[in-house]
Amino acid sequence: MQNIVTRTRVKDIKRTQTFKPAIDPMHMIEACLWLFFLFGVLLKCSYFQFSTKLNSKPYFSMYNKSMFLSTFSLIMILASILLLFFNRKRLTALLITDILLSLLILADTLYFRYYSNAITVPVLYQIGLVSSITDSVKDLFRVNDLIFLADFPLFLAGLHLIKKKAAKKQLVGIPPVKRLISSFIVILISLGLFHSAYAQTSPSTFSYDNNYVINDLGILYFHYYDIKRNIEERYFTDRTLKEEEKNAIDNYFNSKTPSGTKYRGVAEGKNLIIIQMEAIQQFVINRKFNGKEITPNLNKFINESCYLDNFYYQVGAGNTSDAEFLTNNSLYPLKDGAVYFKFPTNTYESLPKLLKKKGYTSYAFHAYTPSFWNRTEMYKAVGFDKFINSDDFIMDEHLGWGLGDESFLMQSLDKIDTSEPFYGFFITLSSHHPYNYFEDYEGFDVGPYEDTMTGNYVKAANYVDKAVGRFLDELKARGLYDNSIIVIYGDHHAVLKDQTDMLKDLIGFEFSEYNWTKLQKTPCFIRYPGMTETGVNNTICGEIDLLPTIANLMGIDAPYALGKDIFNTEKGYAVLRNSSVITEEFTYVASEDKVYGNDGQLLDKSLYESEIARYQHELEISDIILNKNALSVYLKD
Ligand code: GP9
Ligand code: MN
Repeated sequence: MQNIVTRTRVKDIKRTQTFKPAIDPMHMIEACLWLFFLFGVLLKCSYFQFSTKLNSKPYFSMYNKSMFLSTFSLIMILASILLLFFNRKRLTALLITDILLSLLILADTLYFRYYSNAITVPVLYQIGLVSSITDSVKDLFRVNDLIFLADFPLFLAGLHLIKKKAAKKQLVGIPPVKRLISSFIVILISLGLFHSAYAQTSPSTFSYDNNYVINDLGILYFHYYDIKRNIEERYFTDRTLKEEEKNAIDNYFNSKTPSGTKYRGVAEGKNLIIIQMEAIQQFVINRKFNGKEITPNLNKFINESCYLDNFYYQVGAGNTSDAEFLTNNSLYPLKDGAVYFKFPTNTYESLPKLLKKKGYTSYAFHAYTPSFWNRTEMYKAVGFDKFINSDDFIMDEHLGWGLGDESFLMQSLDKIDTSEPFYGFFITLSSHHPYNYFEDYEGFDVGPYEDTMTGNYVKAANYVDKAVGRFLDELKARGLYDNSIIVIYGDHHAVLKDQTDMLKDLIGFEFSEYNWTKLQKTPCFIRYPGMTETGVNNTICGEIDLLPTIANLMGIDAPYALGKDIFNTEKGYAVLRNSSVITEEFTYVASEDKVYGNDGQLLDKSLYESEIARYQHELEISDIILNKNALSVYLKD
């Protein structure tokens, strides 16, 4: 008995001598490092979000909930992956990941300050340009950006301590099963959190602007989204131009009827001014509402220009951006998605590029966020020398989405160096759907239509007309009117298919697929100095025809334009992006797969099939050119 007691005491004494604290300090330090990583990256992502003013809402508002939740869950997933794949080296992996992520978000922050866009995969293709902008990078750096280094001293101190403690033995390894189970559980919980964040967003808006993605789900998710999108595009889509495709392009251009020589070079050396009006449809021209002309200035302009009253818009899902694309490149937009997002690094033979060869400086003007429709990136490929956007205007007239068109057009004019030949492309915005910004507009009395969509649209169109009228007067005052080609047209529809009721009172419109197809017109005016054949021109044409028509007037060749020269065309036609075809003899309505005569009577489709296919072939050629970046082969210098 005595013996047993003694033995127990000896054991107790031994136990006291080798006492270990409840938590191993090594584990504590390691836990701290994981927390530094988690909250450090979260802090840096939030810094990007708020310091770039991308997100102007209060930090802890509900608005930012999805962004915080998504970023937090993605960092947790990343940490779990590190734990799963790196055992004894897990802290080194953690440090390297932290450094790489910090560099990425710092680069995003600097890039965003300049371009109002985060870095995307296509931007990395142009990384070679960085050396020439080192001064700009230095200029973009702010003292607060040192936050990107803030966690490193603590991190390194922690690693140093662990190294010291573990001098004799290595950092304890964690059994694989334990790692697998814990990573799996954390990933599962994080995915759940991410899912709840995602459910609070509207992913359908993501295709308009990369910044919508960042705003809703954070910069980390954006990089995942962007990389995934690019991998799908690059590796799961065949982008090599096959021989038969090249032959098809060759045949198309070789068999294209050579353009006539009417008006060739009549406006050589003149400036080029193009106004693309937001959602102005053809039916407002020469129309009275409540006893008053809706567009008095544009109506007057008919006598000073060629007014095309059968000009169709040909946009696809890229809407405004597709209209810009059609005008500046004479290629069709894509069947799915916006070409501005999908192919901002393709080679194009655009108006800015053709004019650059003649010594012109080209300006794109649009008083909205430059990242919208990926304009900043796409304008590089299209070759605009300057993109004047919302950052460059004084907000002295607030209307709808931002600056009112009247002020926008006036301010834009001041930004052009008119001492040298220029091309100015002006994209208006005020008349954007749903037009309710015009409820208080007093410039046009719509009588009983006050506070209705019809009334608001009429007011919007009247406002744009006033803005354009003032702009034309200003061109005259500055001596630019008779020294420039002036092109004015609407980008796309104003009325959605399910809102055609509003057209009943406005234009007596009765819905049918045929009537709807024929309604998809916007007004288009082309004027060059000394023009004699002014007035209405009924040629059926579309946005794709603007480039070759303008090029002919300016005496420039545009061999890769898919459109036709409107003034040198015997037979007009327009192919819409949905495959509908409008000609002088018939209209093919793609949604119904039916052919109608000009009186709206159904015709025997079999008689027109080959002709329709011939017109639609332009869409196929355009798709090949875009999807296979075919102009990079043709335009190799
Ligand atoms: C925004 C403007 C609107 O920049 O171009 O685009 P939309 O919604 O008409 O395509
Ligand atoms: Mn638009």
